[in-house]
Order: sequence, then C-alpha cells, then structure tokens
Amino acid sequence: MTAPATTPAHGAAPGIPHLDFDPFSIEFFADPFPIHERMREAGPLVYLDKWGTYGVVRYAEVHAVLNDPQTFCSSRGVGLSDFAKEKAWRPQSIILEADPPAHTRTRAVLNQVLSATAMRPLRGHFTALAEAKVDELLARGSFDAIPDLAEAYPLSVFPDALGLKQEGRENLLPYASLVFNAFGPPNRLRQEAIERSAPHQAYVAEQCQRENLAPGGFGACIHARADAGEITHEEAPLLVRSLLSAGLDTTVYGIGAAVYCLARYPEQFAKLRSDPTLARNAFEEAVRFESPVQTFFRTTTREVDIGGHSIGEGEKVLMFLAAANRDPRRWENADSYDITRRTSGHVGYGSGIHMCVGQLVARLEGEVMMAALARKVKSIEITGEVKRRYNNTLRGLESLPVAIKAA
Ligand code: OVV
Repeated sequence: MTAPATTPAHGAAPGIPHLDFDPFSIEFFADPFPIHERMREAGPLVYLDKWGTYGVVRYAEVHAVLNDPQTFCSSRGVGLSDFAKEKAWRPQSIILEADPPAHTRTRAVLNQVLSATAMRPLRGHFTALAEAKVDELLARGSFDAIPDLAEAYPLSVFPDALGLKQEGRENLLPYASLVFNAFGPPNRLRQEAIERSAPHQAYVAEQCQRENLAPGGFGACIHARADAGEITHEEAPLLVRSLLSAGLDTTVYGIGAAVYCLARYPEQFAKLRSDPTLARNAFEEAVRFESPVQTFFRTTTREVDIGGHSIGEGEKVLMFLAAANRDPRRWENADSYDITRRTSGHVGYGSGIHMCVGQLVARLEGEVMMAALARKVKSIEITGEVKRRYNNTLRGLESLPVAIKAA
C-alpha cells in the first residue's frame, strides 16, 4: 500500500489508500496473504491502481457488499469486464450474472435441483466411491494428491450425477479453468485461456442439450423444470452450463485444499482421525482457510458510501473473499487451520442471494472424502516439491506428491 497523502492515486478519490501491486499477478498468487494483510490494515476500501477498480478486503465490507445486490449488482458481470461497456466473452450466465427479479426465478430452479432432498439419494454412492478411491491410493502408497485424488474423485462422481456421457469429459476441467480465468483482467492467463477455448466451448454447448443428459441426473432435472414452466426451454441449457462451469473445478480445488491442510497440519489430521464426525467441518475450514474461490467483482448501480468513502455509479468493486476469511477482526487465530472452529459465516461460498447454489454437493463430496481419509489413513506425508497452479480466480495446487499409510 502507498500512503494516499504522499502519492495521490490516479483515478481514486482523495483519501482512499491504493495498491500499486497487481493482485492478478503470479507473484501475488504465489503468496497473497501478506498483501491481503497490508490491504486490510490500509482501510475499509482500497483502490487498485493497476486495473482502476476499488477493492474491499475486510470481512465487514466484503459481507456488506455481498448482501446488498441492489447497489452492488452482478448483471454487469462478476469479473473485471463491465458488460455495460464490453461484450461478454460468452453468453452471460442467467444465474451468476443476473440480478433480481430475473435471478430469483433461475435461482429457485437450481435451489430445487441441488436441494438437501436431492442430495439424499447420492450420499451412499458418493461415500462408496470416496472409500474405494482411498483404498486404491493406500494400495499405491505414493501418488500425486492433485490429479490422483483432488481431480480423480470429483471426476468419478460429479459428471455422472449431472448425467453427462463419457465421451469428451476431458474438456470439463479446461472449460472450468477458462471460466474462472475469464473473471480476471485481460492478462496472459485470461487471454491464453480464451484463445484456446473454442473446442471446450463447443463441447459444453453440446452437452447442455436435453438429449445428451441421462435421465435422473441434475441436467435432466433442470430440463424437467422447463416442462413445468418454471424456466423456458431456451433457458434450461444455460442453467446446465452453470453446473458445468462451477460444479467441478471448484470441488477439485476445495478437496485439494483440504488434503493439503491435513498434510501440513498433522495434529489436525490426528484430531479428525480420533473423531471422524469432524469430517464436514474439516472440509469447511479448508474452504475458509484456503478460499478456493479467491475473489469476485460487483458493479455499483448508484453512488454509494463504503467505509466513509463515496464512490460513483458504474464502478467495479473487487471482493477479496480470501482476505475476509482471514480477517482478524472476525476470526480468532485467523491464520490457523482448526477443524473444530465455528466456521459459519465464512464467505468462501459467498453470502446472500448468490451464495453458492451447489454448496450441498460440494460439502457432500468434501465430507465423504475427509471421512474416508479419517477412517482408513494413519498418516499423510508430503514427499516432494509442491507446485502451485495459477488462475485469476481459483487458488490451488498443480502437484502435491504424498505418501500415505493405512490405519
Ligand atoms: C459461481 C459460478 C462460477 C462460474 C460460472 C458460473 C457460476 C455460471 O453460472 O456459469
């Protein structure tokens, strides 16, 4: 942070502290936490010189912005690009990139399709596949916990739950990675992802069609809501696209974060082993601690005061979810991974009307995997170089070599 009095920021109103560091750079992604802290301490509102936008970094302001969707809208995009000024890179999402009243209708449909009731028939199968995955990995002893566990497990349950055919599934992770890079600024990560996107986009568009979705899956359930008149037959494929965009890679990063936490904090793993009923909270705490989804933007619909500073209409505001999730004003020992912590209120899934509609699927996958590890594994040891993966929105690893021993 630079003191505002000495270096007036270009574009920022006087008195607003500004960051002369790029929060979408590889250096930042490598270790964002010290800069999160500097920004939190600088004030309730900061200005990001590099991209000419505002940012909120403390829990209170992030939570307030998330919970005032009238003032901080989503329909102009939740990335840096303002759809009022620039064409979206793909047809706009009709749930993520929508405001009430349009959002209310599409949200109600996905709320139903991904409800607690819809989870009940999945739990047995999701548990069996998590246990089988852990047995297979125990037999191998050494493996890479990112491809072999964090990616392999969601890939073994989610595409089937959605009702996707086998062919072409290799497009799913590249497509999701593209979607989350595209929320960022027009840097290399975003530009290269979009340049390579045509085959992944074509695959996804095709799989969203009703005839390609198996009966009983989430995809078929969405199309059935169109028969019931809750959405149109044109909207159904776009809601399926939302699940293909946000339903897989996010859980890959979430489970990757949780395994990385257990590997780094063996005393927490010991606690989990001694009480496997902590599995769901151990996963939830990993989501708070690592924040797989690091940031989202909103756009102001009017002049508004944030932390005593007035900002105008049509301004992008970047919400640092990850920094809010470690704000010492909200969390005791914010930088500790503690599986017995009361995690409720974290903003790793957002908050308010846009809060992750798939959170029950994510928690189910996370819980059953953590429970399988708790029951079957005695130790997790990192055995080689941990490599980070870089994405404009998602935080996670490329490689996590581990050795595990049976309980
Ligand atoms: C939460 C989220 C992330 C990415 C894409 C979408 C939603 C979507 O609705 O397409």
